[in-house]
Amino acid sequence: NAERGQLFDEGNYAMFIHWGLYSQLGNKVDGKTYYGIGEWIMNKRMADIPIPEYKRLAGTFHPVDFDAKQIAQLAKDAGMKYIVITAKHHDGFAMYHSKACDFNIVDATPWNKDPMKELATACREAGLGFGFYYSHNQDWTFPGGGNGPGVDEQGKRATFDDYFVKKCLPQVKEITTEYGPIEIVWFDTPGKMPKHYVEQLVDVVHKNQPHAMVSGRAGHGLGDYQTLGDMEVPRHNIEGLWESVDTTNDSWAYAWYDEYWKSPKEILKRLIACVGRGGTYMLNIGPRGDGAVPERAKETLRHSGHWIQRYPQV
Ligand code: FUL
Repeated sequence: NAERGQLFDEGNYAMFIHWGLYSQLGNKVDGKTYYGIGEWIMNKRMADIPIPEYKRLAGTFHPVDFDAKQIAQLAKDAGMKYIVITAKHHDGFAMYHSKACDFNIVDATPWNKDPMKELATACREAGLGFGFYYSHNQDWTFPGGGNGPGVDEQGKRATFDDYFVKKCLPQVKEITTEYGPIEIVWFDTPGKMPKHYVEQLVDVVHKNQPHAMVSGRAGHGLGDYQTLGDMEVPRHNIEGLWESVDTTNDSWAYAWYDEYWKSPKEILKRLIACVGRGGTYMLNIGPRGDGAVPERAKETLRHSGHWIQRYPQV
């Protein structure tokens, strides 16, 4: 589908955003810091937070400094062409208003707003594309989800099919119908998810969003393009449509200690290494729990953006 691939011809530089309940912790739990990618904080490899305790974080999630227009402007200033943000990461918390599951930012937090509506609108107004990250296989809090609880609240066994039918499929329908035209659905970590599930999800995206691309990490070779490994910038040419995903510092989600910012020059080198080989470079920022984007991330994006704006056809 030529139309579907157009995005990667027109804009090979994009903003990736990891933002969720985990951003509130910033890698610190009960005074102890855990080092690693922030969005994995509840996992047993990190702080191993029990599900009820993790869910309680929603009660204090109140991102008053979230400013969709400012984020869209930042992407514009950086020379980026579209934004892809976490609708739901492995923790299972929906950062948009979901009817399928009330563990979401509107129904479970005191903030009570849908930031994705605001960001979708801000992107459209700024002439930017918009898309969602969605963790389709892993769901650590919903019964039956990948690497999640194998039983429901009553202790009854739950299967992956339960999770898929009750949550995953309905949510993918929601994100592909309620936010206007979107450019990408970025599925991630398919694991051993059986093919027929992935097929259903890809069909839903293609049907509801005729222009949208599905990431290679959907699994079973069913994506519309290849996604390289995390933070992998290629040293050789790659055939077909492909994308590299990278971070401005080390973690995807906000981590309080992570000051390992790439310089604007480093970012430009990595961007050019991708774009020069015909690929797309999607660079991540991790807003804090209050919604604000760390100053240094903004500075680096703007500085590298100055160079790009001087050579707008790069
Ligand atoms: C990974 C995920 O497990 C990380 O948390 C992050 O979202 C990255 C982009 O993909 O595989």
